[in-house]
Amino acid sequence: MVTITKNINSNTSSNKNTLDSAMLKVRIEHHLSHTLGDIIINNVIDKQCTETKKAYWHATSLALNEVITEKLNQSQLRQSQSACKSVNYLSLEYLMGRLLSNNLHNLDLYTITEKVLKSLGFELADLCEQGADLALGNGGLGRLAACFLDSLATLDYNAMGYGIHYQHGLFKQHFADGHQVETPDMWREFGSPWEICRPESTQLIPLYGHIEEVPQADGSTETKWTAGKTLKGVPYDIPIVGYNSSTVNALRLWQCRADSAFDWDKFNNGDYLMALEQQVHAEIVSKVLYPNDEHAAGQELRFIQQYFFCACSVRDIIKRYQAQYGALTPAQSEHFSSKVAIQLNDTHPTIAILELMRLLLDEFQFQWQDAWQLARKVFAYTNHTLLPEALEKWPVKLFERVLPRHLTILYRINEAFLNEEVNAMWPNNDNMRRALSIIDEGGEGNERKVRMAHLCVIASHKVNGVAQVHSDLVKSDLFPEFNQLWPKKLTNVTNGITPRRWLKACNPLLSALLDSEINADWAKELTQLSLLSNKADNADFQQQFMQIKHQNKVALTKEIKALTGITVSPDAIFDVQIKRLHEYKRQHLNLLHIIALYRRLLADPAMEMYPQVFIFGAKAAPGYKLAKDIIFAINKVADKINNDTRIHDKLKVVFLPNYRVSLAEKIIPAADVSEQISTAGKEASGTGNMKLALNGAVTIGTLDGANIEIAEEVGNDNIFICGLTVDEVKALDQNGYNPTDYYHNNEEIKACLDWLDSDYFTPGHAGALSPIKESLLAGGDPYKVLADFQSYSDAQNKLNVAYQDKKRWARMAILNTALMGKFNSDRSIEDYIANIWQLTPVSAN
Ligand code: GFP
Repeated sequence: MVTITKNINSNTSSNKNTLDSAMLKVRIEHHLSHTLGDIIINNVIDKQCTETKKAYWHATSLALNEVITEKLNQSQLRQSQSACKSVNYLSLEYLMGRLLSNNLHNLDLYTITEKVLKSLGFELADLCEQGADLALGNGGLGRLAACFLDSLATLDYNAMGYGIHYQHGLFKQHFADGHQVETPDMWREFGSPWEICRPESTQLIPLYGHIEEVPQADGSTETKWTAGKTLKGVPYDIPIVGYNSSTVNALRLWQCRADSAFDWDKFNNGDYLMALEQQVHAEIVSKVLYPNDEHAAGQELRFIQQYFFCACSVRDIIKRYQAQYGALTPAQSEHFSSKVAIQLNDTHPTIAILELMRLLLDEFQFQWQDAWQLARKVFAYTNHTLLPEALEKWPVKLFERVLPRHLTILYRINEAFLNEEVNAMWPNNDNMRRALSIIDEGGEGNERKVRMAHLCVIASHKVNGVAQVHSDLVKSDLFPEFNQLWPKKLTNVTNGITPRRWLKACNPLLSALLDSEINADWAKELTQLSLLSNKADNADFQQQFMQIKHQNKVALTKEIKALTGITVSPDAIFDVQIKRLHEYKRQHLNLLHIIALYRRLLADPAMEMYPQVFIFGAKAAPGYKLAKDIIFAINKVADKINNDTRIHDKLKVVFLPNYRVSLAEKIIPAADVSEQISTAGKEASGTGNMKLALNGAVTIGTLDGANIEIAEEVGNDNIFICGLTVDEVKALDQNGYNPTDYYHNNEEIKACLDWLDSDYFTPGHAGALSPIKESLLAGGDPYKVLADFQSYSDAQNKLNVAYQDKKRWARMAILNTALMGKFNSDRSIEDYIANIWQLTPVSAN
């Protein structure tokens, strides 16, 4: 580890904070009056009113920021002085959640701040609720990026996250008569205390226009691009605070503006709207996350978003390199790649490859080979999905219009790859050329498209999947030829989660118990939790552990009541499925089983069953109709079941609206059961499975993604495995899967699906839930819901019986917490460092 002390005041750069309570109180009050301009006359304020709480939340965040910014500056200085290599993480998504509580925990200032605020008449936990979630992401991929940034800072690595400063994050969700309704998320309507605008790092980004071949003196030609438009990228840095470390890194988010604020002449002539036209067009680029790309305009917007953030980021990376090491020349190639790693989080940032090539060729006068070699050393790519529809392809025509110069570079990369590397391995093999080409030639009414994943694999020195089974499938099924070509390129890094947010901060009761039991900083050394295994059968410990679970369930019960009006008992089993709504994740398998349980209870009200509450949280992509139909169906079935007195509250169903990081933080500590029931081979890894198990929930799941590795860690006695394996799913597909066989052969499946056709759950609207049945029968049930139903239902029965044996369940829950050490995102990061990035940590200590 490199230790730098020169020029740095060691008091402020270490991981020990010098802030005491008196100083903190002064700073909070100072920000309240001087930054926010609040006048508190004779201490007469209503401390219960939301505006007051918001003001104190804001002032506390600003006070904390003074410590954070100082650490950020010290970290950057240290990193620069040590000349260490940095990783630049490019991601279109970051699901950061709220920052106050997490930052306080990471700085070890939570307890002090809690005391100070108490003396001012506030509960810190209550104030933390005032912050908006930074929901700049959609699902697992974005949350993974956030966990990775936390770990990189915790482990003292030099890292910069790059993304888009969306004006509106992922939509807010509420339900109207059971239907999902989306509204804009205004996370920074009145600004955010966490961001620092960096005007000095603004970038100008060209796009559109035309290219021409310009003859050179030596007889050759050079491609010249004259852009038709310029966008301005203004960066906002969000500090990323390491846990118990000396490092604060930054997440740099680009906001898009027009090159000039407005057209002065048009404005003067009274043409006000037209005067602002350019600005409006530019602002649209960073307006929302995931514009609906079902129409051409939305598709172009998303493409430009990708290019915009890649272009800003690559230019910034070069600028930072030059500021530290001087000019970037071909002679510096080796040096550059020894100082800079760029990780592509999925294919969304693929254009960064082309932009780096373009800059090196057109602006830094690199020869092709030098530029290409440099790019191949710098880039690495993480694949998060095998689903063909999620592997991005952009129309060649769109490329040609928006980025004509980049397309010529792409063609040259492809040509060299096919003629040299593919041809060397498979001489004159047109089939192989077609299969591996970056261009999908289309044909029969299909347009030509650019396969972004192929470009990523060709240009990267490493490509990783995110759990062992997924990485194996990437090699065997997704990119088998690439794997043949470069056997060492494809690798695995199993995902992880930060135990700071997902246990220490979100589950204070369990954290306190762990603190008293484990004589180590378990939030850093998560494998130390395995020491709890010895206590898994200890009656006192079981009692304490389950008492905490119960208290967390009581808290969630209140939240459920407040959000939905539904009363649930904390004594029931809390069975949780929280994740993006997608057919492959199979929320509808869960629903089908709930309907079956309901039916069994109606047929036999005395049926032996421990009360169970099924809790859902999920957003459906606005354009994904079946996902929305599934939400509607769950809500309608819930209405019926929750109000049916015949079943004596043995079964309840709750769909919590507006699922997001801060809501997950409340649900996860209270979960008894974690639903991880994706079709085997479809969920790349999953990370909710890790968070829930870490908090003592027992998994019911398929042998898919990281579930397999969780089962390996906790042992088969402490997990409920069900459903087809990857190979069985493949065999079923090969032999011809026919869901109607299951419908006709399983009386319960038939009855439940037919029930959906009636108006039982939607009085007066027969058929309102039929789309679910249709997707499972006429639609061919692509995700094998019916094939897995019986196995899942049997596992649920076993689980229900197991829960009634309190000792057995407590043991299982404890062992799940104890054996999650592997899934610390710090371990994932160390794997990336060792296999892909090769960084050295730099700390003040
Ligand atoms: C994707 C995959 C998950 C995986 C995450 C992070 O999540 O299996 O755990 O990426 O690697 F599907 P989504 O963004 O699709 O939710």
